[in-house]
Amino acid sequence: MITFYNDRHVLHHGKVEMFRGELVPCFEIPARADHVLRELQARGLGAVQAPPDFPDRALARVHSQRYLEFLAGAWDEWVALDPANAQRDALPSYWPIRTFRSDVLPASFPARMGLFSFDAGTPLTSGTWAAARSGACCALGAARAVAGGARAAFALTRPPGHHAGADFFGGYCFLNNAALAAQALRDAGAERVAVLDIDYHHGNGTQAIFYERADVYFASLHGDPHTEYPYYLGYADERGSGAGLGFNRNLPLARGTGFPEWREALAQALRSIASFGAQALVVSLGLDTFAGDPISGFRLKGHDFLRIGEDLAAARLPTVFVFEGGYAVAELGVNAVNVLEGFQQRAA
Ligand code: OKP
Ligand code: ZN
Repeated sequence: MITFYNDRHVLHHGKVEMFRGELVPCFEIPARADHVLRELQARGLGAVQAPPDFPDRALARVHSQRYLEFLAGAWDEWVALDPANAQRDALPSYWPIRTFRSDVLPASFPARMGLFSFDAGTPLTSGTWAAARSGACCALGAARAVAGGARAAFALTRPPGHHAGADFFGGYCFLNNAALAAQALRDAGAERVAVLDIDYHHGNGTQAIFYERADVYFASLHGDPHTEYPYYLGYADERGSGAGLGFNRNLPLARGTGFPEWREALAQALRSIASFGAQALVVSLGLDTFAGDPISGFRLKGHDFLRIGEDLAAARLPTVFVFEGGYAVAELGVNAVNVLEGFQQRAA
């Protein structure tokens, strides 16, 4: 299977994230993608290619214009506040929660930083925009390959994307790579596209982007938001709204869930995707369901990821894999490539 990878991901290199009252070292680090790339090459899983460049209007299919403009200029605005900021990550401190307005864009940069975000755990750095943009091009390139007839393609990207909404960042995510891939498949002619999110954390951004639409089905397996990030979305009663009612499916699972139970939930998600009549599949591939993950609570083992790949191949859909979370960095390459290899063996 072809992989789209762009080494500009290293330009996004947050130092710290806010966690329980202190700034702690980032979990989402450049070494994550390096481990996956090295394992792909060691196991000869197919060609690795730089993505084609896509115009900003491809990003605007999913994201709002004012958000894209904010992201593109954010680092320069941050440094303009204080030259010493060039050495610091930008983090938000204020948010327009209920009763505040978000239609007015304040002139203040910190105020806009909060308007376009939902947590203080997602540092914006000098190269965040360049990295996120090239990552989105990987997802769009993978979608184009699959739309052109490839059985599957892998977008090896970071920062991840599934928490990013049409006009907000958070959860280490800036541009929603999976949503961009799903929209690109729609634009290339697939009438019904499914996004299956198997990251440990609920893909709140992807869900929100497609919540009122009947042409993109969103299914997600994740830690129960009663106790797990992102807390405020991902419950089982969220089924879509308006024209999208019935086209969203959340399968929250308790912290501590092991592979047999997780795999049964996967089968349920795949059954709904089949009844929906999907013509193409986008997998938000998070590997933070691994037992050794430092910030997550499921108990999957390395070899379980081979079975996941096999189960996904059995859906018999043209498939775009988009890399999301996974923070047990040393095991990340093996776990990610296990999914792809399981898929490839079963698909062949
Ligand atoms: C992004 B993805 C850890 C607290 C959790 C947010 C987690 C974002 C996960 N210090 N912070 O879905 O893997
Ligand atoms: Zn995650």
